[in-house]
Amino acid sequence: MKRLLSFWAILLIVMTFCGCKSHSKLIQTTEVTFLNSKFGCVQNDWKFQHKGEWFKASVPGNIHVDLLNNELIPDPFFGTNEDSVQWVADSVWCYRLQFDLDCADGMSYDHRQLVFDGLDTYAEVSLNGERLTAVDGTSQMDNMFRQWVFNLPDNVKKKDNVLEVHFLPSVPFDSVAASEVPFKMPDTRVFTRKAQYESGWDWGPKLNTCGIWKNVYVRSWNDFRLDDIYVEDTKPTIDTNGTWLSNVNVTTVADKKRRAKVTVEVLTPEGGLACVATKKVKLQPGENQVEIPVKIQHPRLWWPNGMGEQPLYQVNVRIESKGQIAENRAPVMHGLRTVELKREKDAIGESFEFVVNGKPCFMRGADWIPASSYEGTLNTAEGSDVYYRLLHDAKEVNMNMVRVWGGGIYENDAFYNYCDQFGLLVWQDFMFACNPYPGDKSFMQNVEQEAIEQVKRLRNHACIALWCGNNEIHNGLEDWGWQSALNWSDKDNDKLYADFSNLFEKMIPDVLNHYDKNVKGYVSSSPTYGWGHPECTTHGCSHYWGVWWGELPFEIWWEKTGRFMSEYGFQSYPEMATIEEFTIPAERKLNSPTMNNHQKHGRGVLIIRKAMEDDFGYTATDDLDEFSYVSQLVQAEGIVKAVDAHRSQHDKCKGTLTWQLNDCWPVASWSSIDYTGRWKALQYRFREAFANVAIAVHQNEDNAIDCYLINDALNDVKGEWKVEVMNMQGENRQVLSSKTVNAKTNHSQKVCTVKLADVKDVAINDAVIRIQFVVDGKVLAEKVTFFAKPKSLNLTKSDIKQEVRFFEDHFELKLSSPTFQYGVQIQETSGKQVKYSDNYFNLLPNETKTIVGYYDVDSQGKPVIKIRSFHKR
Ligand code: BMA
Repeated sequence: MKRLLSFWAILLIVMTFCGCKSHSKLIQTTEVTFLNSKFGCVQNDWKFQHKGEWFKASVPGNIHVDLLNNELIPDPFFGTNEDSVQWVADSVWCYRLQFDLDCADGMSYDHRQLVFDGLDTYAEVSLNGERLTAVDGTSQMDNMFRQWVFNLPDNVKKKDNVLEVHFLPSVPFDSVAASEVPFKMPDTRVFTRKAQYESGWDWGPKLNTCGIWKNVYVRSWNDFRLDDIYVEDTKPTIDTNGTWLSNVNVTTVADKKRRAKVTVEVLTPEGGLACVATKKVKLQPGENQVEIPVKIQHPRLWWPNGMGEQPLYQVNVRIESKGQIAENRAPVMHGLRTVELKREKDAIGESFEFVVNGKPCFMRGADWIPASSYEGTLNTAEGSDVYYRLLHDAKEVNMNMVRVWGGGIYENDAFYNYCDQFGLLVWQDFMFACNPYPGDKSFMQNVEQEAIEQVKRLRNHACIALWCGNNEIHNGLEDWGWQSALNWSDKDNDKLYADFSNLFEKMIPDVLNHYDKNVKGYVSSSPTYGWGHPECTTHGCSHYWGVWWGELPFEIWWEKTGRFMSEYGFQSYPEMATIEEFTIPAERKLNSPTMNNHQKHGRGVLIIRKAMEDDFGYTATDDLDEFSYVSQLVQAEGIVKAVDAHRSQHDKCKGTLTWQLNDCWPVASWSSIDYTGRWKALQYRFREAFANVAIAVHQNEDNAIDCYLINDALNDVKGEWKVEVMNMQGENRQVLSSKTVNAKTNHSQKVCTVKLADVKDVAINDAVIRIQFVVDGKVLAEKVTFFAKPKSLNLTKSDIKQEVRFFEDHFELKLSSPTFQYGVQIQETSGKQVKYSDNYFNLLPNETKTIVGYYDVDSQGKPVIKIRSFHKR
């Protein structure tokens, strides 16, 4: 016996020090056989049925992608095809897979479960002709955001099992449910738990789809299995010489009583051993919770982007019993940080401020919508690349927060993994948006299960900073006039408010209190007050839509700055290269049927045209290329003005999230990155506007320019401040301010005010103001600004000198001009994707700017480059 014990001890030591997970003498109790492609499984021959014939299907995926891949529908993103594919949503769709059970697990397991990580949405599952009922008793699946688990029946065969999933259209379910409530709901989509934007949005197509949109697998096990790991930080410390305490809560399922040993191993971010802890337990039949305390000495803290590193500890769990073992397949990566949301009554109203590791943290970022209307395709390796690209783009321009908006999906694991790695905090909405939701028992039960599953899935991620009940539902109930438009009685109204309260003020917070102890922040709805209320600038989080929806000028941002801006935005058109991908040449006109179809906001064109005229003196012509270019300049100018207003008023405002980072298809929208991945002008300009140390300007009531220096970094930064004015030809240069300034941490200061009266021999429309903050001889922050709007500036046409050198995968472009050039755009016109070091920038007179452009070497030929800048016609 003694000898046996020492064998196990040595084995454990070897395993621990190797950090390795091979346990040759121990038999794994669990096997997972994927029935889809993500993990290169042998079993991936899904088919779907159309008009009696079977066609190849992709899983994960959806019906629109499958029809498209089989050339059974035209590309819904092209032209006006969206209209012609609406019939897809009205049909019943059947998916089928023939699979062998012995491909991976043999036939030697006592327990086998079929697991769908996601079915969109009303679905019936059958195996070998027999309808299956999920383990919770559901026979018709009805929630896209839940996992569905089925015990495999005894008749499961070694070979040639036939698995079928029938998807039923959602609209008839919505209609029946709507007829059962005693009042009219603004929209019936709310009755189905599926991504709400699938029913069409003001930036998204109506593609009400269906399909197996996540992994599907057979989970086989004997005796016991590991079900869940939750790292609960019980006594976090921000003292890096201290000890961080967590409980690793392990959920395990056993089929009978047995003794077991549970081992938790925590690896440091470098892969060394941080700690090992074990516990002997007696497992009972069914679900068991085992709590194992772990101690991490000298914790390395996880910080948001710009404040420090993002070290991630790896947590592994092993359950052993009688020579058998169950362990986690994917490691749990856990960052050590504390995060809280401070909401305190103060002299202004009520604050809204994130504090990370005890340090106040100003949030800079954007709202996130699904990265494709075909959500299922994001669950593949290519999907993961899309997440990487977009989130890396966010990090690259100095964002530190993204808000997962409530009309889309709870994002896929890859999304949160990248946010952990890139230091992007996540404001996570629950998936409810812009309409009241039902409050009946079965809806509530369904949603409660959804909330539990999603909270459990996401709670180990360091990036999760805030949970939010929904998008704009309270705002809607208060302000959008449903009561009179839909003839609600007082009783109806009270019921809808009560339903709101039960769901968002009781049920969801209860789930969070129970399942996520690491994140303490919760708000029931964003915004706290709608933009028509005075409190939107004094209390909580704010969606300020007076600009755009209210058609107010950009100058209003300053006075409408709230305590935390969780939404505000302005639309632009994607670059012509993107437009060309979804149009035929004849349709490349602003109001062509295709372009109208790809502009989902009723007044979109009018609002953009108005701002173009008011700020840029530009009247749109038939030239769509030019329209798209100017629309991007207008968007960048307007949104940077908002960021400047929010960051300058740092004492009052603690965050700025712009609507919206990305697109789900190629469209005119508020995004800063278009669907194909091309950066709009705004995305380039975010880099300076969101920098840790940034310069912001505000033109005050006297038309003088207040210049602010902002520092969000953890330390003070001392440097040389200089404000210089020149004319458009670079003449009559004069320094208006020059001094040493200490940019205090977490602070914004007004360093100087620039008045036209102080400027000699440069006319108002000719003045270019350059502000710089130089540290150790390096320009840390720079801003170019004007006394006048672009429409009044003397921006005359003159040539830009270009020198270009091509290398294997990039080119270097040197640009210079004898006169000032506004909004210089480098355009690639042969359809290549180019990643530029900068674009849509201002070029100062007689200064050379070097741009590097990286492109895909696989694409044919060298890039074809076109350069232009904005000037008067
Ligand atoms: C916000 C969002 C979306 C909408 C956007 C632009 O309020 O919550 O519902 O797409 O405005 O209108």
